[in-house]
Amino acid sequence: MNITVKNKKLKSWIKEVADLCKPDDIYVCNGSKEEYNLMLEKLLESRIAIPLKKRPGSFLFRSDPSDVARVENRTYISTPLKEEAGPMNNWIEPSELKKTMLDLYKGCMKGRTMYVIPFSMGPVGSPISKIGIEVSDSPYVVINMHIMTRVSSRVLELLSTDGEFIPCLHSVGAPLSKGQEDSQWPCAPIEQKYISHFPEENLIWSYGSGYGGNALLGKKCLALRIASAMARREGWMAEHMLILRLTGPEGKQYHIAAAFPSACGKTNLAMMQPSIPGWKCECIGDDIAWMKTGPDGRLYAINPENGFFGVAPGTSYNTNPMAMDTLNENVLFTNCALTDDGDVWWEGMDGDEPAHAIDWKGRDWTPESVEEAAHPNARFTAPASQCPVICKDWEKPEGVPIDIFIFGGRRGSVAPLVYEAYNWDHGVFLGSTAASETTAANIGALGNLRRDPFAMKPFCGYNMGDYFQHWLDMGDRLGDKAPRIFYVNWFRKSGDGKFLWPGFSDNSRVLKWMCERVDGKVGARETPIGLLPDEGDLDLSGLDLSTDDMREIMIVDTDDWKAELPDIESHFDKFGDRLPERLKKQLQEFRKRLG
Ligand code: OXD
Ligand code: MN
Repeated sequence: MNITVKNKKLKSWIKEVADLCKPDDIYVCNGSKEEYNLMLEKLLESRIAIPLKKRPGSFLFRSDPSDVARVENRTYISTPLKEEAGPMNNWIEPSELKKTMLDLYKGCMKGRTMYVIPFSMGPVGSPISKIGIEVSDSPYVVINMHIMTRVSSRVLELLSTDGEFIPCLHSVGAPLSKGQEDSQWPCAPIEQKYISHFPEENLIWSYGSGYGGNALLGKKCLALRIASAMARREGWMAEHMLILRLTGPEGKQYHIAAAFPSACGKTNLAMMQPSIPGWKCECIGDDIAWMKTGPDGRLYAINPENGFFGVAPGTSYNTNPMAMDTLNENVLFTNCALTDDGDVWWEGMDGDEPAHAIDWKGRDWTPESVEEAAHPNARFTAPASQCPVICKDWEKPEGVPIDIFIFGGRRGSVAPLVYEAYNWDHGVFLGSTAASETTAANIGALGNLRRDPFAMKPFCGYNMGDYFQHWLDMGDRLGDKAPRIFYVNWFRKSGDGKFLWPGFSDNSRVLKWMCERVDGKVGARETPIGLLPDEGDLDLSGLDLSTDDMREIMIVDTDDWKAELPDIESHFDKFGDRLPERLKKQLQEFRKRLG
């Protein structure tokens, strides 16, 4: 081991893991640039990292074709009682799960180095930050954690001899025998993959995958699943939300937090540049918000992350110019295509398709190829500080006061562009029944409609029925200081399958309406699903959109919504007596409004 660790709990945990996993050596990370470069050198030597001539300090990685996204069906919330995990999580009893995983962990790091990664979610030393220690046998994980979290020797100093941390154990699950050559992307077969959480112990065990949320344990595992369980116990909120600051023409600031499922445009909205004159948008975070009530009784949000792990395909100067400008240097790309002149490429990028490229599986690709050049869940890992519109207050330890919550999803039909909740309980009803078509961010079928409450279905570390109650409790606590709640759907399609709403920078028009609602400047019309903009109140100036299309985007078809009721009922039924009475009442009222 390269340094002496002072924290007693950490010291004994490192020993315990090393005795179990049998790595060849142990390296404790300090988060320095030298360390990052050293890891990259190793990855370059073994030809795992591909340098990109066109982007300084940037590298391409190709994963195993079986390890390309989060594995929700192998993700567990392991509480002593199944009811504590609830109907939306996979559950195995802790001692049984630990026994299975201990068998897998036995000797799993042979032939590899065990990295000990001390990291902070949130600024190092801030009272709202949480410290995690990830132990991993993947140098790719180390460099990604350097970007996505704050890895630093200061974290170990802060821990001192007795400080608390969240242990996050990770192995790719591919030990090497003597002389055995490593594979390009070591990982275990799907039936051996386990992404496990023990919320009562604040403990994370991940085995068998090297990809994204399965392996970078600060993100989904700590900052959402474990943090959501802690937040409920401690009276705060850990949410799958972007955070942005919108500034109006008079200089008034509005802070918005929005929950959309994975790969539904959170990064695009977080960095959006308004198409309407006089409005400015700055990014605070693109995926996770931790929120606490402040001394003035309002809700304050921080982004616990340090970087963006964004979906590359579809990102372009047209859809997200600020993301494109974030990606010029010091970026790690995974599963993108490689062009002949040493750049990355993906479907949906600006300009012409390359005449030839190497696809994400390392094969020759031309526009005639049947398969995509980049995997649909190809990603970029980029420092948040490189974003040209990162808000100057993005690391403020006290966070920013939230004015507006947005829920939403990807739906080709039924849900209109925007509506507002009648009140907090109705807003919680909208969040709890949110539905979206599934995307490539999870291994599984694409395009199926599923209920994804608060975009937290894959990320809630306890019974979702109790989570709904926690939202209601937070509303009670916030009272008239609670943010206003809206629901959006950017993805409604016309009969011939075309998106009706231009989206991206034009989404600012919808956000402007929300701000005007908050300020009491515009009215709204009552419909069974909520409050919709009055005709003329949505700023459509300069937008080339036909009146017919606009009408279609805003249609609330009572029959369509009546047809949703059985699905909402069976969704709610899953929670049994954990479903809050106040949501049952919301459903009754909704049914009544539909007539
Ligand atoms: C993500 C996800 O990577 O939600 O953020 O899958
Ligand atoms: Mn996400």
